[in-house]
Amino acid sequence: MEAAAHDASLTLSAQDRETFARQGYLIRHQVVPRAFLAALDRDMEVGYQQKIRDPALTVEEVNNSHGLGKDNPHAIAMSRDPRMLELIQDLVYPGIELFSAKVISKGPRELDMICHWHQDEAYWYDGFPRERRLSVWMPLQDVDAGNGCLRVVPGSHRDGVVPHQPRSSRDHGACRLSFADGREELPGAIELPLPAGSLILFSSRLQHSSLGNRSNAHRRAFILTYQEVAAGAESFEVLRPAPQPIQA
Ligand SMILES: O=C(O)CCC(=O)C(=O)O
Repeated sequence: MEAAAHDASLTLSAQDRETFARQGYLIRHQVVPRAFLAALDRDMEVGYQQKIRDPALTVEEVNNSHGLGKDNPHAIAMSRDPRMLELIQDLVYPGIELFSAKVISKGPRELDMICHWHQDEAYWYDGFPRERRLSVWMPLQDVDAGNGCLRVVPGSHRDGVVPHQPRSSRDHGACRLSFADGREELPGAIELPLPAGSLILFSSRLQHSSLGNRSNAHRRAFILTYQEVAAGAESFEVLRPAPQPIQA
């Protein structure tokens, strides 16, 4: 990744780690290379143009792309980039596995592509238990309230995983699970507008959501999820082995 003058090292400082522990997320500005964002966006656009012609696909399937850590050369390179591992290594240990690499997308004027409030752990914890799982969220375009930036409840990662229920993507937007009580407004929620090239590191227990896209262009976000290596649990792509894996 190219270094920006004001944010050259991606290693977290003690203050960064304290901020992450308190808020459940952290923002790093201008650390993701423009060339990477443009290349991945081009690949996603090619895939979108093919998928949009298939009437069998849901809007979620047309927009979103999973498994990019195996399929897409740009995503593969970024998921293993030494600076990316430097960024997360003080939060994800012992060892580092790549759990998933995906793009979540909202097409032009797709006001219904809402990702309702949820915690990622609600999807994963039962099948794939981990304690130090987090995601790196990188918008491929500038994002704000108009095109579906991330919304978070700072500190909500400390409250445990609240009950969720499955939703149909045909009538419930971009994410398949959301809070069982259906709440749409959460006290303390804030929006995180972000320029392309910046990223948000967030705990998989952080309550988060995003609204639809009111702009005339795609809003795409590349999301890498990392976790520690745990003995006795299903293993994913090990990027850095653990000398002594913890028990899942
Ligand atoms: O990119 C987005 O709008 C939200 C993605 C998200 O919430 C998730 O992948 O868990």
